[in-house]
Amino acid sequence: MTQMQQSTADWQALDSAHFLHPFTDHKQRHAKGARIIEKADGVYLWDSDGNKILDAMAGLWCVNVGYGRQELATPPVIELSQLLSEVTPANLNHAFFTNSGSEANDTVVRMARHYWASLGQPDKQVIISRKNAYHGSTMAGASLGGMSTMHAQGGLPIPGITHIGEPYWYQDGGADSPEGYGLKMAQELEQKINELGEHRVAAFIAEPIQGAGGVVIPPDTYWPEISDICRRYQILLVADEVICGFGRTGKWFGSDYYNLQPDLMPIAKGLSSGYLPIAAVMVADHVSRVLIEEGGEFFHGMTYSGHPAACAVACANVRILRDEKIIDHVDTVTGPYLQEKWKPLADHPLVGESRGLGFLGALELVRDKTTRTRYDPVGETGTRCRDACLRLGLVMRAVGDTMIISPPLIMSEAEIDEMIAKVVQGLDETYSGITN
Ligand code: PXG
Repeated sequence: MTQMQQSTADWQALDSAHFLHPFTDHKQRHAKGARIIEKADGVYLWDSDGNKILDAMAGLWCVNVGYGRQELATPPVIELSQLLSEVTPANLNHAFFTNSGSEANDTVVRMARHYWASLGQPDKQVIISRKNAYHGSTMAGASLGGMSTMHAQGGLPIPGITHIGEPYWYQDGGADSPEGYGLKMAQELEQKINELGEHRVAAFIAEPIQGAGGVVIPPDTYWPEISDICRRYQILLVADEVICGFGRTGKWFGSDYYNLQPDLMPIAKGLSSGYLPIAAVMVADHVSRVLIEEGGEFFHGMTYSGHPAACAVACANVRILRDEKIIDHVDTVTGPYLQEKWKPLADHPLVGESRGLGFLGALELVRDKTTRTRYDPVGETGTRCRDACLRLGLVMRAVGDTMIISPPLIMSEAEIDEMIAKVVQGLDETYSGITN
């Protein structure tokens, strides 16, 4: 689809169908149709109906050198909104753009609360999140996150955000089976809702797989139970796909992998493969309907929401993922290959558990495999392993004593072999450093 083939009415229809503008009363906007700016030069704008407009606002107070210093003639934000509605789960068809995952999660907090208020339930304010979650570094993002070190700086969490346990079976599951522990952790959500009162709870937010927390893959029983609880208690399910999105699990989204139907879905990172900063909140139809029909103006937005250059890069990136079938290849060929090579790392004397999924992996470094006891002080062995790997020419992260990987999705089988060989060498070096 190129811009030239689209009429103003076509663009306006796509715009209404997929793009949630900042600071906008959507109902009003849909009735009038968005103004499509086609080109700009100096102090003038031209819309797609050929009107020449003098811009006495410099965009949103920002185009200080005037227009025409670079190509601004495409409206990629609408194209990207439409593309995202195609690749994300079926009922997510509107996008609200931000510049970072943190801002996307700040948007989630305001949007979820605004949604319930628009439905006449202003007391539904509380967002339930999880310990050890990572949702960003802004005030709301870090509050949603469950990192106590982050909460300790800056007076967090902000009011109306609370945390339940995480489904980290290896670390916390003790004698429970993974299945039993997964259920138990999911049921903490139900307990928390009952404790607070359903009428006060707006949403539950979670990463399908916790990334920064140490690639915490929930037991299979966890997500079905969580989904069921969210539905039964009428609270919004927010799947933070900032890490899991765009192929990390071998499916387009972690929500596809776990068969979730999120109501809100923050995305970032893999949306542009990091080439330019861009993020978004994908919004489910029943939520966007309320925002559009009943919400009035949503007083929320950033100067660079849907920035054309970032949107153009994101469009190109999503098309690369789709057209080169990169995610399918991870799903059917390289993901299974990586996991086949990754799982046996559990046989290494230093490794208590090796877990992984798609192009994600984690190794738990322990002193005693049967009791899952870590070396003292916790974190030192992980750091040593990370440093050893870097000396060998391999970037592998340490989260405490958990080693994690999340390679580019284009990694070949030969490159996976190279990576695994280096991981083994790194583990060997770390282990001999300890025992000597
Ligand atoms: N949600 C998730 C799940 C993330 O992983 C964010 C939101 C925030 O996105 P921005 O674009 O604001 O960074 C993230 C970001 C780490 C680390 O040490 C991880 C992130 C950011 C910084 C450090 O693993 N993830």
